[in-house]
Amino acid sequence: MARTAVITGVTGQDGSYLAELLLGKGYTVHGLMRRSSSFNTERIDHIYEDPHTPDRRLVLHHADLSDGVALVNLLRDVRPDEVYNLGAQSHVRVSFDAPLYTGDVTGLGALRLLEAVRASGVETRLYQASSSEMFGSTPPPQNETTPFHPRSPYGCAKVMAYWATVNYREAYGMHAVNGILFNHESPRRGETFVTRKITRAVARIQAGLQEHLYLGNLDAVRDWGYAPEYVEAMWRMLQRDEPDDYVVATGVAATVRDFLDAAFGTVGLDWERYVRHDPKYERPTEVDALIGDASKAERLLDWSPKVHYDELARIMVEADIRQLEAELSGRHVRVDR
Ligand code: NAP
Ligand code: G4F
Repeated sequence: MARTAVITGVTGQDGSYLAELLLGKGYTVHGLMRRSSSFNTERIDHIYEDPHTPDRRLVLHHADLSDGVALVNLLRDVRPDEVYNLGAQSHVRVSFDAPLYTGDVTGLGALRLLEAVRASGVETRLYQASSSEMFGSTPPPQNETTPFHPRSPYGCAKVMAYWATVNYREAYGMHAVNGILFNHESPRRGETFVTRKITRAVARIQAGLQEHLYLGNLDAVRDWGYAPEYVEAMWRMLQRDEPDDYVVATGVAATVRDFLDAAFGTVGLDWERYVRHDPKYERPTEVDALIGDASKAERLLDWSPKVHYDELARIMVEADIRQLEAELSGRHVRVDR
């Protein structure tokens, strides 16, 4: 029997890769997108199907994680086998400027979705996009038993959503899992996250269109993986008979400086000539070091990462150069082609 999945945040980086993965596996995918006054579907335009296409397998719905009743109605109509909650205000720095909004969408939004599963009476499996940001100031390596100490409104909201997911599993026997994913990037990464900000700048500096790149803290350590590999881990979590929580990471540590080296090095430039400091990009409380131990996912999901930060930097720089060249020649190009 063909399976049906709901993805919140289908227009985001992970939502777009997950939709592709599930369509490739024969699923019908219902993607939830929020209403916007301008188009926000660039990452999924290549898999978009016209509503008049018979038997289409990608169906888009307007819905917002702040609207619990809409979530109930949607689940009742679609009756999915699997629900992936990827929707969030996902930017850590922005969460200091919009803490209540972040708490509402990223934290309470997950709870609304859990309640919507209960209220709709639908038997479904649910994936919650939890984050390594929950570990905050707890030193690495971090795994499923590491205590949380969040350092941002975003991290606090994700901790709330994490525990709500565990609670609904324990209280109602719901098949709900947390994927605790460390940073993962791609050519579809939002332009204001540090990796994409750097790789776009490399393309523009090399083309003579930008002189400087303004950044905040260059000493932060992150464990950067490749998003298409991480959505595969999400799917594998929901295929297990027993619901559980898993860390997904590469285990390889790199500083922002290391990523700068790799990205500028791809085109033979020295980043120190171009990068300038702007305290505006620092956070009131920083997460100094995130390095994951994904041995549980490797053992139980048979999942392991192949792309590490240096190859990731090269993939992203090359994609940004191609995209810039296409823009300059007046051609439209997909974000990752
Ligand atoms: P992303 O690119 O920022 O995508 C977030 C998605 O959520 C977008 O589709 C966005 O819609 C949607 N959204 C925002 N506010 C919403 C609302 N009020 N109602 C419904 N949808 C809303 O994030 P991502 O990198 O794909 O990450 C996916 C999920 O994993 C997020 O929950 C994130 O917090 C979590 N996570 C990410 C990472 C990472 O390194 N990427 C690591 C751990 C956890 P628009 O397109 O309209 O903005
Ligand atoms: O790319 P970032 O903004 O990602 P951050 O804060 O680690 O959060 C991302 O990963 C989390 C998983 O751990 C996700 F849950 C979350 O949704 C998001 O996807 O910043 C990475 C590091 C930080 O230490 C930041 O202080 O880069 C540092 N940084 C230095 N200059 C900068 C900049 N970050 C940004 N965004 N912009 C800068 O100019």
